[in-house]
Amino acid sequence: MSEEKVKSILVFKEQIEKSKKIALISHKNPDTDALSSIVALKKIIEKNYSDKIIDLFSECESLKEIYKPILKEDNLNIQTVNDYDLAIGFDSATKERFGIYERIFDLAKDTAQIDHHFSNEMFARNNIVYMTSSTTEVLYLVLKALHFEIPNNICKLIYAGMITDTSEFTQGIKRKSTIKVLNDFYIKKVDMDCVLNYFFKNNSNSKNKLLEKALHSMKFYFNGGLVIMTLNENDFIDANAKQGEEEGIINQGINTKGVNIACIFIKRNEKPYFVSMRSKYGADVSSIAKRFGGGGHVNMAAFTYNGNIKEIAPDFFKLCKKELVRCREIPNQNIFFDDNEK
Ligand SMILES: [Mn+2]
Repeated sequence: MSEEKVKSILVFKEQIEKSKKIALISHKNPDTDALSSIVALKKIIEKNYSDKIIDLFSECESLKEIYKPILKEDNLNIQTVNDYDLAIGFDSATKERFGIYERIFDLAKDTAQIDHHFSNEMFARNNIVYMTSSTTEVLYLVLKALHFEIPNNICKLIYAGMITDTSEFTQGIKRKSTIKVLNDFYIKKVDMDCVLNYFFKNNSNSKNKLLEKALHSMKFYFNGGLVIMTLNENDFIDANAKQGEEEGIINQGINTKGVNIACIFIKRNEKPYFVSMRSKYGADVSSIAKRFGGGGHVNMAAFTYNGNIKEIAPDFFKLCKKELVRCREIPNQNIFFDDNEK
């Protein structure tokens, strides 16, 4: 670990120790990584310090069903004090991602953040940003370096962020540290399978119906290199699908042979379009998402668009085409016995 990294971790501990009132804020419309990281840190602080007031924030209309086990013991978005000594941001490349809770971050006497996005704007006083699988992994590395005892139930939260942000390590970012954390969990006998089964082998029939609709909507462009799926309000009604059940459906697009960029356009009632993107073989979908006000990682990104989608179509297709041209050649028959690798 570099000297700079060690210093920021020590400063992080100091920040926590000298603060009584702490706000842990993750991005709006939270995902598993965002929620698991705020809950995990809250539990660790509570276990090690008795005098802290810790509030959790993440702007959302209502908590999706799938996230309820994460927040089983904690409240979300209840401000119990007027001001905070310390605000810590999670899983957010910019502080605008905090939505209405950006104000709490701005008003706090001191700030820190933990994140894993390449495009992070380093907006806090203390920025702990590593390019790795998930924010929960960064948090684990920080807690471990500080010699906090991390119980197995907290390891399960860490693992939940890691597997969901990488779709079971098939996309997103993997690092040497990712494998080391998994090794720790293996040695500690963390029940990883129960977390994996909950997030990935737990689809309801309504989700299957929604998936059917998405598969039916597939349209291919650029010789099959780009696939676009769409879901609208009627699809959700027909499938009797709950909010959040669209998650993961995008992977069916990128899992398709020959597809190097997959997109899903989701339009629900008067809400803006939600566009989720995946790529493989080096196509950079984060650059495309960024062009439309979103962001993410090279092979997984998203943006929202408020308006007529036809307006952005020419630009969107142009950018996709550009990234498809940049893709590495697909090895196909040479994946195991490639002359260049001998
Ligand atoms: Mn994340």
